[in-house]
Amino acid sequence: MTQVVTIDTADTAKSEKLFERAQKVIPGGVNSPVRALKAVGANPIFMQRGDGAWLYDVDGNAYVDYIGSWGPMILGHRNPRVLESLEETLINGTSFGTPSPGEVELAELITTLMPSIEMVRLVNSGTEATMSATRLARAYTKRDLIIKFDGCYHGHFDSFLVKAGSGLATNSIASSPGVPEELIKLTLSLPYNDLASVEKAFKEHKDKIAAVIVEPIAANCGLILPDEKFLSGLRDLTSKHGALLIFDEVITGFRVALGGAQAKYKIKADLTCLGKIIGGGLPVGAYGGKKEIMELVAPVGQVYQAGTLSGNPLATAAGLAQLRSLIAPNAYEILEQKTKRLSDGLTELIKKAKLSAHIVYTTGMLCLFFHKGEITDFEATQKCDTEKFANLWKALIKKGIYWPPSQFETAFISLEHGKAEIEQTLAAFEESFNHLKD
Ligand code: KE4
Repeated sequence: MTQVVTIDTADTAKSEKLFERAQKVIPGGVNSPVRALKAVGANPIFMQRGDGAWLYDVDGNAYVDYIGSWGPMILGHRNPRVLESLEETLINGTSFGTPSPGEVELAELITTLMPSIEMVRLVNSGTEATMSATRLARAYTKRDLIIKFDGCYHGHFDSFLVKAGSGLATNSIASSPGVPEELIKLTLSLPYNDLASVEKAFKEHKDKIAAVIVEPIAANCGLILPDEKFLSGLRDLTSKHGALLIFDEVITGFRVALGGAQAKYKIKADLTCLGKIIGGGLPVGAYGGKKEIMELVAPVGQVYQAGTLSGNPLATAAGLAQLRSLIAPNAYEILEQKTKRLSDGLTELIKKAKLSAHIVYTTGMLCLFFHKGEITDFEATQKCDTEKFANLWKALIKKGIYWPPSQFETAFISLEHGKAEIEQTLAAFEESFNHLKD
């Protein structure tokens, strides 16, 4: 299908009307805060359809999509294999509340592609995955304290709403009302990449720390890559002190490599949390790891976790189709090349426009930080010029580029972002940069 690209997206009348109605019955008119576009001073745009690397809004405007549903759409929208799998499954019904074959096949595929996961439990979101993994870690170690890192986001589970990234950072929410102080005391949030602070915490709290949960690549405060020894240092410290290492790979799982960040950095986590890509755009999360740990989960063990729609046949069908497509030879080399092409192009344009900004990228995702200096932790991201980011975002959207609407999010590239999309994106950035006074 040839792309009809409207450069002028002035007409968003239908979106505006929908937003008016939505605000009357949904808090903020959105079902997830990051969609509200508050941080970039715009009103949400309602999307009608996706196709490949493109989104089409209810007014018929076309956008090159760098949200990808916040990670799941690594194959692009309306991937034929995913749609076909859904169609074949749909005719048999939508949900049975009993085991179904797709759950077994998806669990087998995940445990094959991520060998550190000997057993896995499917849930319905990344939040359920990290929440359950944390409960399991506390049960397994009989300890209560959890270490997380500033700017990392592990979903909206009470214990994690402490100095978290993503929508909290976007809306400058340090920690959420409604979470009891007593609970917050059980979460230690430390600076990302700061191994010394983790060492100190273990010295101070000795055998009270149940687990360290980390995004192996921090993708909820822009994009921060782990320092060379950070992840291996966490592995050594947790092993030494009898705590579990939980990799939150909800974003990085099957994004940065077929085996996720743990394959890229060759670190074996005790528990891994997954989501997004394994659902192919439908609601799926998962947590898994060593058999001896996972067998504490009910009904084998006593750690209770459940879900009406966990392992839903449609969701597992979409997830299986997507993962099987990613096993194609050099899929990740191709994704890496696309990401590098865009990253290099933007770096050149930043230099040409003499902007105080820089790009951080890894396979399948990248971030444009409006700050010149290196960014290794969340505190450094606070130096970014978020106003300039907002002005850039508003210029790009008018040129048909849907960039993540927050300095504290990451842009996602799909295997459907081709030469045309990347060239259009670079042209839009070049024009937009010209209007940004440094
Ligand atoms: P969900 O509960 O939103 O499926 O997953 C929570 C989660 C857990 N762990 C990581 C590393 C995550 O990035 C997420 C969710 N990511 C955000 C985007 N940065 C979801 C977007 C949103 O909140 O609408």
